[in-house]
Parts: sequence; structure tokens; C-alpha cells
Amino acid sequence: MSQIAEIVDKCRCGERITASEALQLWQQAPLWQLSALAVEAKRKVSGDKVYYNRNFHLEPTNVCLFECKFCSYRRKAGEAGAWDYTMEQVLDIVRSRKDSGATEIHIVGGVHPTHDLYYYADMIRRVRQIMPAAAIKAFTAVELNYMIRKASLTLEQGLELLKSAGMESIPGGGAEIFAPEIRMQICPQKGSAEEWLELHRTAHKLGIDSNATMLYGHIESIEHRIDHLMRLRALQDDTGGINAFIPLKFRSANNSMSHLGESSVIDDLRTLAMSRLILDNVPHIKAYWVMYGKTTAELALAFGADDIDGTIEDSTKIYSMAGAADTRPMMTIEEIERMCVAAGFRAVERDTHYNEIIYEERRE
Ligand code: V47
Ligand code: SF4
Repeated sequence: MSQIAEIVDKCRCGERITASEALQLWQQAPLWQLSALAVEAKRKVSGDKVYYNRNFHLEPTNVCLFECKFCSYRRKAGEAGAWDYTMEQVLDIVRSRKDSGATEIHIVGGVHPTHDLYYYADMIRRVRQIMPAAAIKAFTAVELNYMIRKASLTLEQGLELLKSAGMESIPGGGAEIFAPEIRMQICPQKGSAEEWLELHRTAHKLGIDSNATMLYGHIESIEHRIDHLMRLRALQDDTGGINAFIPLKFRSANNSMSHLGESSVIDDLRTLAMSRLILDNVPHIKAYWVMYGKTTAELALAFGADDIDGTIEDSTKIYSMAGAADTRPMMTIEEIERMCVAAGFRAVERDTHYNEIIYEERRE
């Protein structure tokens, strides 16, 4: 049997693959075979279901102290294109969406020079008062590390404070590529892989679950992507606290890495399938449709993704500012259902923690 055939066999039996086997599969397996393997692996976890939720993002500010090279979103305070909502403006946005039926509010922004841990804990508390039934998934590990250190608290203390304010889950951002030689070139201020991993490890220990991401398609190699996935797999072996992995395709408009262009759709699909195969202990792989665009997101369902994120309701600017097709991203439930059925699956509404939501009366 050829080496590739042996690795394919291992995947089919649900056996864990090594980094060097992953590299061979990534580089040598035909696309159709990766699709078949990834869907087989996906079906073992979620059968014919593809998950989505009713959600919106709250982006209180794009003012950020850091200068990640791939970022099209951040601005300096007072610069053209900067926004920095007051607490009342943030709460007004939530009030305006109070009856939207959203079950999740995803809060994320820049690393702000003055808004501190206590300000954000207060924000979470007040957002919860307006929409008590919606789960709050808030702040990347990078934002959290910064605000907790600045408050001179331990990670446990800082995360406990936010948890008691109502933060239920942590989004996957800030992971980028863990390898230090890439990290120092694309986001030198962001802190190390170890810091990102430690923040998530601590959150899991405290009963706060999280997602994980990988920003790919820029200056990293396939080996760097595999190293990144292996580190996430090791964390998940220890804690089991990662709900979903989200590969994030570098979008190249309006940032200082624009000259690199973007990954091909084939590269996107291979990356998804390989993520599904390597992360055998992470339950869900999310095809974040806002970042891919709806067409690639639909294709992603044939490459192992079992989640497409949510309705979004035109609430996030990170990807439209970086060149994504939808400048006002939103999807109706009907659109999501059509997309899943067209790919041969069944759309299932979930909450932030992947519990299925069943309404007594069907909601539109
Ligand atoms: O950490 C910034 C990425 C992330 C670009 O957990 C870019 O459910 C591509 O993590 N091209 C934040 N990516 C967004 C994020 C996320 C999004 C949706 C759902 C979840 C979840 C998490 O966005 C950053 C960075 O990796 N990013 N700029 C860009 N030009
Ligand atoms: Fe700031 Fe986040 Fe953009 Fe980096 S990716 S510059 S931390 S907003």
C-alpha cells in the first residue's frame, strides 16, 4: 500500500494522524479525497447537521494600540475612520436589537488605550440587563490578556470577574499563526502563542468555553499551519474546552500586507478539510461565511465544516473593511437553510455552547 493510502486508511478508522502524515496528505492527496475524508469525519461528529445561530456582533471601537500588519480595521484614536462609542451608544445598539431573537452577542474590538477590565465588565453586565437570554461571547485572548494584566490581576482573577459579569464564552481570535518567526513579522505586539494558549487553558479551567482560529494564506507555510493545529490539538487534549475551530482566510484589501494577495479557493478547501482531519478532538469546524463569502461557505460544507456561524445582521465591519464581498453581511434563516440543504445537509439552530434550539412555535 502507498504511504498516502495508509494515511487515508488511518483517517477512515478514526486514528490520529501525525504532523508528518498530515503534511503528506495536505500536499499529495487529491482534493476529492480530502473532501470525502473530511465529510466522513464530520459525519461521525454531527451526522447530517450543519449548525448556525442567531447572533450579532458588537464592535464598541476600532481604536487599537497594536498595529498588526494584516489588519484593515484598526485606527489610531481620532484618525479618519475611527469609531469609539460611548457606553450609552453601545447600549443603544443592543436596545435596537433587543427583539431580534439573537441568542448570542459577540463582542470584540481593538486593544483600547483607556477602556479597562472594569469598564468592559460593566459593559457586559449592562448588555445582559437588556438581553438577559442572549449569551455573551466576548473579547479575544489578546484583548483579555491586555486588560487583565493592566488591572494587575492574575488570569484567573480577571476571567472570574468577567464571568461573574456574564461572559459565557471567548471567541477564537488573536491566535493568528503560533510560530514565533511568523508572529513577530505579522503581529509583533500581540504576545506569544503560549500566552494565547494559557489564556484559553485558564478560561476552560474556570468553565468558560471558547473557539480557536488560525489566520492563514499570507507568509506562513503549510508546516506552520500544521504546527498551529497540533498546538490546538494538544490544548484540547488537556482541557476539552474548545467548541469550534475557525480557519480565517487572510483578506488583503486596505492593509499593509495587501501585496501578498489571497489564497485560492482550492487552498481554502484543503485547509478546511485538513483542519477537520487533524483536530480529531475539536467537535466543530466553522466556515465563517462573512470571511469566505457565501459561495465558498457553501462549498466548505463539502469539506468537513459543520457550522457556518450566524445571521450576523449587518453588525461586523472587520471583513468588509478587508475586502470581503458582503459590505453589509447578513443572512436570513431561509437562506441558511437553503445553503445547507443544497450541500446535502440539514440546518440546525444552536446556542453558543452547541445545544440545539427547538422552538415550540416556528420563528421566522
Ligand atoms: O484575530 C483581522 C482576523 C480575527 C484580518 O470565535 C483577519 O466565533 C483575515 O476571531 N483577513 C477576529 N482575518 C475575528 C475572529 C472571529 C470571527 C468570527 C467568529 C469567531 C468566533 C471569531 O480576525 C483576528 C484576526 O485573526 N483578521 N484582519 C484580515 N485582513
Ligand atoms: Fe488591533 Fe486586533 Fe487589528 Fe491587531 S487585529 S491591530 S489587535 S484590532
